[in-house]
Amino acid sequence: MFTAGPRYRDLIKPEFGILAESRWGHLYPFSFERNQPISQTPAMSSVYKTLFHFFGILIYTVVGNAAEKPNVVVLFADDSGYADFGFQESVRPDMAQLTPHIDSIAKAGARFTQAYVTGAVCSPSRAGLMTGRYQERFGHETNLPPGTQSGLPLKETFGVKRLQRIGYKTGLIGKWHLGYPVEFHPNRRGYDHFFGLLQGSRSYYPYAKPHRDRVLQIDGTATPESGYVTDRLGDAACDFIEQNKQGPFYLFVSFTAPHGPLEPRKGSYDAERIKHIQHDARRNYAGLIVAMDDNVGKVLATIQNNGLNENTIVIFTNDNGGPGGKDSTSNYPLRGHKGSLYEGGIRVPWAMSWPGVIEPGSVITTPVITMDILPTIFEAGGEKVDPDWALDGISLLPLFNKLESRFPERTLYWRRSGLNGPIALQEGKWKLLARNTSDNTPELYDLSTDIGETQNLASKNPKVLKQLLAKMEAWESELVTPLWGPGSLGHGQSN
Ligand SMILES: [Ca+2]
Repeated sequence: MFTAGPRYRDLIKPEFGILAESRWGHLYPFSFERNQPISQTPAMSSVYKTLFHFFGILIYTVVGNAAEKPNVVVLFADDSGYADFGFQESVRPDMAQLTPHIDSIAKAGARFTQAYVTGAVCSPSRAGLMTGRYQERFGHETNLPPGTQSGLPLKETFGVKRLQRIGYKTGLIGKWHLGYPVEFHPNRRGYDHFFGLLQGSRSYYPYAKPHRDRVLQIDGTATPESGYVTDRLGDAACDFIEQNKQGPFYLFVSFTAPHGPLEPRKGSYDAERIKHIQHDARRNYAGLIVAMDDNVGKVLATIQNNGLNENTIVIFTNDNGGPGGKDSTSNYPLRGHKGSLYEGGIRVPWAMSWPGVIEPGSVITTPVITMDILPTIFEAGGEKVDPDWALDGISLLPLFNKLESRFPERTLYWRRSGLNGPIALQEGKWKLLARNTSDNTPELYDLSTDIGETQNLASKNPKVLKQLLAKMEAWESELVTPLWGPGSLGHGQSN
């Protein structure tokens, strides 16, 4: 009948007791010493009862609420192909058997058929996810060049800062790519723990003389070069879970895989699994994927072995579309690749499990975007998203509770490289792109029948085109000039 868990017990003296919660949600004073409800203990005076009740409520408020917040693990791949995971409907046959652990997340929960990132390349995509806001609002619109003496603007607040304030321990394992100078360091932006690299990529094997932005560091201190990077990141993620298992924790595992260089793990087990792939680049890329999947398996096992499965949300997704070409990723059946605002650049695989909330084997077709992750965590933990945060993402909770009709209709937007760069929106079945072709002809596609964006319907739907172009213009009027790269001042941008 009583469901007070070990976490509560660790935090109070056993003779004192706590308010336990019945399976129907009622609260009862409960004595751990006697292992029964306080109301049944014989020698308890009415004064003691009153005092207990007061302090019990206090403890429940301070500790109980924190203990009930779900842990969250976000597993973030880098430059994966859309069709390169077994759980994807469009998976390419050569990759179908290579990702059993990642696929298990979709089996235990849901796969999303229309999930997006906010940017078509690494750094902007992370900026949107981590702030819950369109990164074009604060000029973080193109990739941060190596060594740039800037980063995600300091006036912006990371979601993890807010999670810290409501009791979460926050960890970032892996790639950062959101600023090199010390004031932009992950530990300054809301991560209690950082094990990873500041740069956007590195070799998977030890460097003789690692650059300070590429070395794996722990909270600012370089670690010795050793081992295979994806394995080191997986181990560090497991350590973080072990060390913070009292919860709640938020862990962002930012793999560098399968971003180049295409350096698969050496060893006969990996070689055996990918030997059916003829093309060298695709086979080596598949080697990066299997190493990542093994490490996702380690993380999932650590969650399970620590008894955290029931109270942990796990999300697997990817930062931008596969680059294609020499890297041989497949975004089938999407058009375009990394860097493009066609679906191939911004639509990503997304699996999410949350036992007891998301029904196993669910398929969610409502469009979602990575900015939604942080508001979802807040609401999952019983917290309110403050309107002053001006988030663009929204909570996904209605999608898991058969309340899909309450999920608002919305328009999603993308831009790259400022006022002269391509811009796109998605609303309902429509996808609109502008400034995307050499002659600046707007492109309008019906994604419900043409996911591959092959038939430009702009001239056949002038009314829709006009309405959506007006929305696009209104959104763009809220944006600022990119802070660096194409479209920024000094790169041909005049304002
Ligand atoms: Ca990337």
